Amino acid sequence: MHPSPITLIGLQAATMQSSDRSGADPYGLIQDAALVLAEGRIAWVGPRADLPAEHARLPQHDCGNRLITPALIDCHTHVVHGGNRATEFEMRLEGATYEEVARAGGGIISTVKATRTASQADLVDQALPFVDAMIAEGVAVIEIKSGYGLNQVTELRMLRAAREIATLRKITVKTSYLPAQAIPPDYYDRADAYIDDVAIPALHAAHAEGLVEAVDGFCEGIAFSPAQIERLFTVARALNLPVKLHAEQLSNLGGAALAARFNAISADHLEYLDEAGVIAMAAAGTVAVILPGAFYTLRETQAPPVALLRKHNVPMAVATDMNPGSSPMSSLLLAMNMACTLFRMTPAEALAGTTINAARALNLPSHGTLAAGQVADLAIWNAQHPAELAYRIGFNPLHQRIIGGAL
Ligand code: DI6
Ligand code: FE
Repeated sequence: MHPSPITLIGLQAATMQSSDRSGADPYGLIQDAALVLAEGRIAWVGPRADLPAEHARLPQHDCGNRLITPALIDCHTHVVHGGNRATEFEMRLEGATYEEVARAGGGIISTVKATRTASQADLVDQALPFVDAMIAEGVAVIEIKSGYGLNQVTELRMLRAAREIATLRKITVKTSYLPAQAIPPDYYDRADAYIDDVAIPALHAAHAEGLVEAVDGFCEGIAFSPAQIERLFTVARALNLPVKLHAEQLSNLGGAALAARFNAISADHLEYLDEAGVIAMAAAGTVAVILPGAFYTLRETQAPPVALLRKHNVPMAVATDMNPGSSPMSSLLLAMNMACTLFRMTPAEALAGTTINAARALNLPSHGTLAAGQVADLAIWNAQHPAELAYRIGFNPLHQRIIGGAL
């Protein structure tokens, strides 16, 4: 059942349709806009003065001279997990590095322990307050990864929890299976055996259950080598599943180029990415997902090569990376602000990064822009100019979220 058709007026629209983020109007702005919503989609968008006669008789809703954008999309989260790592935060403040904590059996592995003992209901209950915080900021789509199970039963439980969240809230959830996030203690020094015994068999099981929309990995010295990731990606390709990769976060192992060879929909983090990796991503159409929350939390000093990504026209997305260790941050608006302040992205790039380019990173072309035919997932803001969204710190300007055309 779709809501009845309606025309929204009293709006300035940031359509995010402009392909030139450095041009005069990187937001694709329409002053005094009208949007016709019908059957869950945008039926028409343009200047109100041009509203076609066929739509003029619909009921109108005056939005009070506000800004409308596509609803936001958080394209990289680990919001489903057990426990938290506040004590690790304390350890790091006393001088331990993220890698030292990980090598001492803390870090991701401590979340694995807490996740393995959690039921599906526990995982959902723990995730919902964070999901609600995202919704309150105008988010309509989130990606949720597995990766804290590292055994078949828990990886699948995490993905089922992600699916359940989509039934409990008005939010679209895209699932990514991330078996190769860390080497579990029982496979210490046997990462290849872990890929064969757990990661690949669980991929087949999760895929058979319809739980996987993309396959992800962590290519890093403290995680998996390019050769190990390649074996996982080869199976993903055989199953026709898109891949994405945590690449070049703490060092450069050529992960982004590997991902590009598999036509990855995204490569994420990328602080240590070099120009050859950027060129490979550009050729493959791989989106660069910029994650300032992890950079900030780990007090990294090398920023991702935003200027090179721009130079080679690699689309940039921005996400929270919400997770209990390296990015305990659920605010996508704050991620946008950090992308600008820490990485010198423009507010227009930050908004494209949470709309059109985040949609690309999730293979969701029906979302992330205001155009006829797009899903009517929209955000109305107490703002006049779209740069205000990335500009404020710790203030939520959301007026209203519209999901599937329903006010
Ligand atoms: N990189 C990250 O930023 C997260 N996973 C990954 O591979 C961190 C996850 C964690 O620290 O729990
Ligand atoms: Fe991550």
